[in-house]
Amino acid sequence: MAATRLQSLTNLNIAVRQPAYDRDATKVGIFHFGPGAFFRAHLAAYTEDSLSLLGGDWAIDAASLRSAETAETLNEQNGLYTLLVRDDEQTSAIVVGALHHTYVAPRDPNAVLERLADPDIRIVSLTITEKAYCIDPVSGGLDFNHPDIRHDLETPSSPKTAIGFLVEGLRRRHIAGNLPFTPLSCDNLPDNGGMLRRLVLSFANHLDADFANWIDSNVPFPATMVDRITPASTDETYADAERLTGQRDLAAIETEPFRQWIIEDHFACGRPQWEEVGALIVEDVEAYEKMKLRMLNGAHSLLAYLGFIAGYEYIRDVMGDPGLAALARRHMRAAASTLGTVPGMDLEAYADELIARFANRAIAHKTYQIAMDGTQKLPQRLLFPANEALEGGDAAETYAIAVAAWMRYALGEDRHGKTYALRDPREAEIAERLEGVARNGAAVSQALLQLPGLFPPALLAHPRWTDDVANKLELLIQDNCLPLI
Ligand code: CS2
Repeated sequence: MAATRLQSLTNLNIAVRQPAYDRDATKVGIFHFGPGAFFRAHLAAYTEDSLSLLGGDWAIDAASLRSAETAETLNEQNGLYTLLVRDDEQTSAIVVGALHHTYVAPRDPNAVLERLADPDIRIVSLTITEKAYCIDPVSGGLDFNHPDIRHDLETPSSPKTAIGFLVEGLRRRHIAGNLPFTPLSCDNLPDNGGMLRRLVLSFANHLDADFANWIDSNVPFPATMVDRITPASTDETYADAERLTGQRDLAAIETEPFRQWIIEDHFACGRPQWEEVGALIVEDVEAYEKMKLRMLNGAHSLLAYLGFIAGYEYIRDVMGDPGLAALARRHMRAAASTLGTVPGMDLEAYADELIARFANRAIAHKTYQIAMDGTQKLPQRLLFPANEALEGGDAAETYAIAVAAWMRYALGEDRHGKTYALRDPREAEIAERLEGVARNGAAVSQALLQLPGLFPPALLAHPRWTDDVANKLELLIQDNCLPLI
């Protein structure tokens, strides 16, 4: 007999952990943009633990800014979903109850704005990915030419972008004389809180300078460092969730045991005591965030591009190649040397732990998933630290390998001549730049190094390094990886 759909907490297999609080009596205090797998494995999981341990009105409503599919699936299950935690030995399941309703923002922007205006909502968190911040790569500020930003500035009461929603939500609270909510960015951007603040302020300034001043003086934008490796769900995820819970769950996700969350303690009207369930609350997140972006995400991108072009589907398979695993470790050491001291962290031990996490055989994390959106990820993960390394007298060789691998990937054709989509918001621009360009390291690197706003000018002023990139790319184009490792 087919299992019934996960819709309530009855009839769950007895061994499965489930909410240890009264779900129906818990009010919503957080509104979240981007109900994807990462949010469900991270912010929602921490919040679930804090609700179970301490209670409080901190349940979550969410909104998808684009597709309806995830929202519909979650709503059909009353917000319930299974979180599988996998390591080499075992998979365990938790049924999470923290999420209540999920909106589809493009269908009903006003319903989302009404939630944002509700004083019960005290935090508005985001996991929307780098590109959804609509940052102009050249100025580093808000992209006023972005069609959705233009739309939102013309019709602020029916926004499309997260920035548009935040500003209109804050405006409604301001007019009603209510306290603001705290916007909480949980994306892998450098100084994500400060960045969000600058974007929100420049959007608000275009509408009304007095209101922008009110935001400036009253709305905190804490920065965060977030970490949990969370691959896209597969049929195996759904099958394992059903086996462990006894219920069919189309919103199940899987993740690793490790999780880390470091948060600056600036909130306008309270927050859950996430520190009681493992988060670290600090005054300044910058050192941690750089460590994670450079050592974890930088090495991830290096492995994803090299691995993808070498034909490896998953990061764990790339890690099974001793040469590539050693290269990742070498890159982590190079990245660590661009960091000062990170309070409470031993960077060698951190790197060893990253290597073990990447190698987790139970996590099927696609190289193609990490390769996505390279133009949005390269600067903070690889290019800023490469420049700092060069300024410090280092040759930044592993960075040159990573950048050459991204350029090889950007050709959009694998070593067997099979084409693939880059899945990058600047994909069309990249294709245009590469049109008619000879397929050799010098010509291709020359074309891509000139993409506006991508490579910092200070980095381009190191000709030995850019030549190194061209030489390495030439080897990759000739399908000759070995000398790189
Ligand atoms: C990855 C990250 O997809 C990517 O680009 O590098 O999503 C990574 O898995 C997370 O940041 C881990 O916390």
